[in-house]
Amino acid sequence: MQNNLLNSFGNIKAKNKKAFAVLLDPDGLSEERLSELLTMSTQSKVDYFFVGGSLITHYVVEQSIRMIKEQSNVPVILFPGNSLHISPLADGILFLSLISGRNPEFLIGQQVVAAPLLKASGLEVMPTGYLLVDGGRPTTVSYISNTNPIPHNKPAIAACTAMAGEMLGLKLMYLDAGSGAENVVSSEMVSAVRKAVDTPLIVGGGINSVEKAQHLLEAGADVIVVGNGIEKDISLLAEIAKTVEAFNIN
Ligand code: 1GP
Repeated sequence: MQNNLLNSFGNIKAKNKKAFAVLLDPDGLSEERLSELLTMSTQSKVDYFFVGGSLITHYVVEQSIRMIKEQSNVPVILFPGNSLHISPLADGILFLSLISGRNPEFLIGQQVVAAPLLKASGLEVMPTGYLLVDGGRPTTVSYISNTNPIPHNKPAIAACTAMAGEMLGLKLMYLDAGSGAENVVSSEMVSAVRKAVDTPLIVGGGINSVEKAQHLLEAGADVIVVGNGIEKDISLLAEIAKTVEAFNIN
C-alpha cells in the first residue's frame, strides 16, 4: 500500500510547515452548500478534505465524495464515526482509535469490523490516535462513544495519552474538542502534546476565527481542521487559508 498521504503529513511536520483541512460533514450539508464550499476552496489553499461525522443519517457520503472529486483535486480523507462510514471513493482514511476513552468498542472493536473492508478498499489507511478533549459542552462523539473527554485543563493527561499512542505505533495524533466546541483545545495542551510526540499533530473542534486558528498553529498544531465555523460563515475558509499560508511563507 502507498503511503502518499501519510508522507505528506510527515513532510509538513518535518519542514515546519502548516496545513489546512476542511471538514465536510455530509449529513449537515446540502448539495448547493457543498458546491459553494468547493468553489471557495479552489480559490484558496486547502490541503485536505476530511469527510465524516459521528452520526450520518443519510446515504450521502459517496454522493458527497463524488461531487468533491468532480470539482477538486484536493485529497479526500475519511474521518469516520464508525465502521459503516467507509467509502473506497476517498483517497485515504484516518483509522482512528479513541485513545482518550476507555471503551474497547472504539479502541479496537469497530476497527476489527472495518479491517477486511479497508484491506480490500485500496484506501490509504492512516493509524491515528484520536484524543477527545472537553470543549465546554457535551459532544455527539462523547455521547455515541460513551467515553469521557480529557479535561480541558489537563495537558499532561493529553501528552501522556499521545505518548502511549505513539509507542503503540500510531502515526498521527488528532486532538479534538469536538464539532462546534465552545472552547478550542488550549494552547498549553497543544504545546504539551507537540513536545511529547514526534507524530504530525492534527487539531480541531470549535475553530471559528482566525485568532483561534493562529493560536493553535503557534502552539504547535501541524494541521488545523475547520468544519462548523466555515459552514456558518463561508468567508472564514479564505481567511483561515491565508493565515495558514502566512505561516508557511514565514
Ligand atoms: C470535529 O475537529 C472537527 O471533529 C472540526 O470541528 O466542526 O467545530 O470545526 P468543527
